[in-house]
Amino acid sequence: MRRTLKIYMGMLIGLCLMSASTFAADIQLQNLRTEMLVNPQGIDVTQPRLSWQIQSSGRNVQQMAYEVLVASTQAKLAANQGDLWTSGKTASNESIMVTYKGKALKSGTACYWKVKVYTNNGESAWSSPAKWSMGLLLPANWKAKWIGYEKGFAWDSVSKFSRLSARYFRKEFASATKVKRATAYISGLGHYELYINGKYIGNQVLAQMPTDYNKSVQYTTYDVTAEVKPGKNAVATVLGNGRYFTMRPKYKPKKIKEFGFPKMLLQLDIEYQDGHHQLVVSDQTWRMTADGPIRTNNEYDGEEYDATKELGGWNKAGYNDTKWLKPQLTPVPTGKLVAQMSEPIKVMQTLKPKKLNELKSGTYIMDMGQNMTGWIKFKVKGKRGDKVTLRFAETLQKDGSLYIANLRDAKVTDVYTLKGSTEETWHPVFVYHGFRYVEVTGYPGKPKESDFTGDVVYDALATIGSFETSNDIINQVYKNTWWGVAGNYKGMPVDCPQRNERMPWLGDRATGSLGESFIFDNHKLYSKWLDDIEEAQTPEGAIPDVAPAYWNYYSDNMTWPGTYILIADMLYKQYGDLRPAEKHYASMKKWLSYMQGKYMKDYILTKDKYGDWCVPPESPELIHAKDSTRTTNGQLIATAYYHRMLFLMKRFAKLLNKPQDAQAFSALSVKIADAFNAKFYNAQTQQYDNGTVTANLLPLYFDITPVANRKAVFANIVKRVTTTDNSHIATGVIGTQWLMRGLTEYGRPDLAYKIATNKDYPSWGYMAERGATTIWELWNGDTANPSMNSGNHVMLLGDLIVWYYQNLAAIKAGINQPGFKQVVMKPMLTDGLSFVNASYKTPYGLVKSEWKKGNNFDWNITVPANATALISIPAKSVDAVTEGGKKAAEADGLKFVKMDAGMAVFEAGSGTYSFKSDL
Ligand code: RAM
Repeated sequence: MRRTLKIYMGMLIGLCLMSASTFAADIQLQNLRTEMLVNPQGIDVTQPRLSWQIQSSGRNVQQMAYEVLVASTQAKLAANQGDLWTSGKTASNESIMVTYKGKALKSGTACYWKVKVYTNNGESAWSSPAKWSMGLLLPANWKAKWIGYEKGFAWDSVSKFSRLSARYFRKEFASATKVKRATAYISGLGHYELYINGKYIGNQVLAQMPTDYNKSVQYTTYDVTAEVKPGKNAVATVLGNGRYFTMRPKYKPKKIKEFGFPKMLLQLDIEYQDGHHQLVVSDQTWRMTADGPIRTNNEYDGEEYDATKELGGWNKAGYNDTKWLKPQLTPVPTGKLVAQMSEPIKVMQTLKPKKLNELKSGTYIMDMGQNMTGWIKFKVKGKRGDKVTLRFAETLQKDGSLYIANLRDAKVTDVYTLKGSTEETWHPVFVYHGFRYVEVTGYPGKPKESDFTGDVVYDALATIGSFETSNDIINQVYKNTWWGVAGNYKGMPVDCPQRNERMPWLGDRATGSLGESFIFDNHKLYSKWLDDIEEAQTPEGAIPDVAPAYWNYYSDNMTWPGTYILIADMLYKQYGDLRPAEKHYASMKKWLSYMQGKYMKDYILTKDKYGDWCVPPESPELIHAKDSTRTTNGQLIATAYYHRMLFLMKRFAKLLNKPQDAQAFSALSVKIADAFNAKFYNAQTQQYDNGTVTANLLPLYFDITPVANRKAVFANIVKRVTTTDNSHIATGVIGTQWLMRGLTEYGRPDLAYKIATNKDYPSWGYMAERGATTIWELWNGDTANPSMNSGNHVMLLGDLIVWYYQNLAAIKAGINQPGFKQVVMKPMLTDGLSFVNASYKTPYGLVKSEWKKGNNFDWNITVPANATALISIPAKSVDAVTEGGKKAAEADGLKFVKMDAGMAVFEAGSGTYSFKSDL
């Protein structure tokens, strides 16, 4: 009886249709987004997708229909006139990524929108309004010219290290009264700052998203209506080098991509109330100088700022620029102009120094207490010409001085020359550093801690997960992960923020990106990165190891380029977004057939490059193990990954309605599995190849191992881990991507927990015990050769964070209802772990999972409206489970499904639940 009333999706809809459509004060709408961005300006998706969240304290709330209005003015929207789109009441339970189906949107159009929903529990009022605007969609819309200066100046030098001063541009213009709207469209390569009448526009830093500028160049749109004044105005920019004018032009021939001297494109569109437009565009009527205060800016080497060279009111109207140069019209970058569709980089947090010691006369060492990325902002008072020098490092040497051996040839030095007299404040604008410690020299007088601030700089991605357990090591590693991941987001995921590298290596994010998505809303960042990867594909189909391909690494392997497919899968699962898979499907398929054609022999993929990168080596100073019992056969890795890629492509093919492809992928994967087992499986020892954990784990986890052999293979993994490896990690970047889930899903969560909580070498806990506040590049990062030993890499995390959330916190996206439309909640219990408190902001809203284990198991769960959950509660029987003090099976919003291996499984509608069970 009960069953018929409770919630299974299909039944739910029936139930909902029966309920009266009453207005419910408890149904609120919030978090409206366009293309998953909050009120974005200048987008170039002509049919943007709209999302909203339903907030309700009730249980089992499901959307039955929506109504969207999109209007061209705020007034029209307020009057409920959707002149661009009136969806009408549309029966649908979709509340994320609902495609706009209104009038064709033209360049520059402003769009205001709101939504209302009808649920099984009453209807909402209209939401608060949200907005977006369209960018410049056609090349003909651009009247601006690319300007710059195609050579260096006397004070610049370009040797192995490039030193190029920043370039300052300005233009005055007159505006009439009655400005209705003013919009600035700008692209500034490599970095830019934009000012109008002296005011810094926006709150982004290090502006200009990094791309392969030969392939695509992004522009950003700013609403500057408030800045344009009747009468005289000035628009001004500063251009820095970024990745455009490369940091190491002469580094290893042909390895580095060089683009040229900084350049910009700017179009300011002033629309008046009477409808006419005035354009102010970059061209040769502007003026420029490179003889300003920023004398050099180089991402590896630092920024030098000479305040005695400041240009006064150069970015305001009325400045005398007669001595400035006329800019050159530069060659137009070959890359296609596209709108920036991801979050900009910002100062996201500030830190106060923990300590400031005088190491020797005039040399101070400052400890920020945290390995961070960004810069130091400081106050200083002194004489004109005094020079304050800051140098940065992740750790200190025994004598208390900076340890810089692991930075290779990055100079990481900022220099500020004082103009004198009053207090001066400065921070660099076109560089960042990865550091915990700062050496301060040349500071006039005695510096105080309060003179310095650490600005933490990364992409403005919301932190959407929180996670805490009863285990301190897990908590510390989680915190270290937050810092490592945040710091390595720089408009693309980079490998490290400190040495002369900082490259977007694909392999580092293969599975890591999934773990990261539980901590940060990285949807747009990774969507953008897939575009970077696609742009880096060769006409033959090769995908490089680094994209954008600032470094030229086309080494043809499965594990680094495979990240392309793994991330499309992550975006689908975590955000419910199939569009990246659709957009990149052809390129992904092309890469697979390229690799097959070139390297597959008898169904074995014969080419690999990195092996199981960075396994714990046999001696402390080694970077890579030489001991062949630790390393894993490259062909085994490559073939297993090829098989995994086919598995993901098969799913995409099905979802994208390409049944023939799905069949072909499936047929090929069967052949590969057979060849793999024939070549690598030893029936006598019941393991693969040389029996490393990685060699056995990949085929097992990827379902290459025949069912009959799985138990034995897993037993061998356990044996190896518990005996040879003394219950410690013995995998590198590859094996670690599947290890924690593999051990757990095959029945040894205790072993996964042991590995996750070890404090001695090798382990994540060991890093933390040795004082790490981020994650190291090497398990032996405290003893290894400094030539490849960063203190802030994220690749060794593997699937640890995935496991934290999916298995410990029990928050996992249901594969058939991705984007957490269905939350699958199955906690992993193991001795030693007594509670987990986690929350996660899914596209539908907040999921909470807080459990504690004593004699009973207590679990508080929140499921957002318009989502459901499949909840597995450890219990002897269903009757042993209560919710809110009553039998759970009878509780509102719950439907008991079955007992399954010591768990009572329920389907739940939205709402907050408080479970208790006897263990
Ligand atoms: C190193 C980087 C990176 C890794 C490559 C293979 O240079 O640190 O993290 O992906 O090697």
